[in-house]
Amino acid sequence: MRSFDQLFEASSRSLAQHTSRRSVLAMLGRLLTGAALMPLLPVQRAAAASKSAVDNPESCEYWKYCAIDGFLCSCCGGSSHSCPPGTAASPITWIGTCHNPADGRDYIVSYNDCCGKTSCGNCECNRNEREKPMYRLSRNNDVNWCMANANSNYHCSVSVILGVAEQ
Ligand code: ABN
Repeated sequence: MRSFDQLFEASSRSLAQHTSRRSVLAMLGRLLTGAALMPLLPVQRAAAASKSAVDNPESCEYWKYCAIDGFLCSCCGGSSHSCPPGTAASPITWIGTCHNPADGRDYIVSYNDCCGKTSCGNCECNRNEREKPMYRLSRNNDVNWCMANANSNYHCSVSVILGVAEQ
């Protein structure tokens, strides 16, 4: 019976006779590149997905909505900062401060309600970053700010940038 060494030598010689050095190196390169890239692919896709939500005014994750509570006007015929036709912005609002990941700055944001039509019902979004309890009414978002409008029906909410927050 042949020893293990002899068997190994024979199979190595046979492999060497049938395979060029270049093709072995190419195969190793492909294996290493594939193995290195494989784990990155799902992570890249997840990162792209979360980035688009932060940049999308129709998503509750949009950066400016960090303290909003209501239906997003961008899903109700308006935009992130303008009321839909046929509604009027509330003159009294609540104020939040949101971090914009695109430029790394904090912005003071006014959350106005749009009034004069019944509830829009689309894209409900309730985020409460830095919100204060009811006894700080101007810092609380769970209020119908249409209360001072001629038509106090609440339709949806917008977020309007007032300025950059100073450190
Ligand atoms: N500011 C949005 C809202 C409207 C009505 C009731 C609660 C909250």
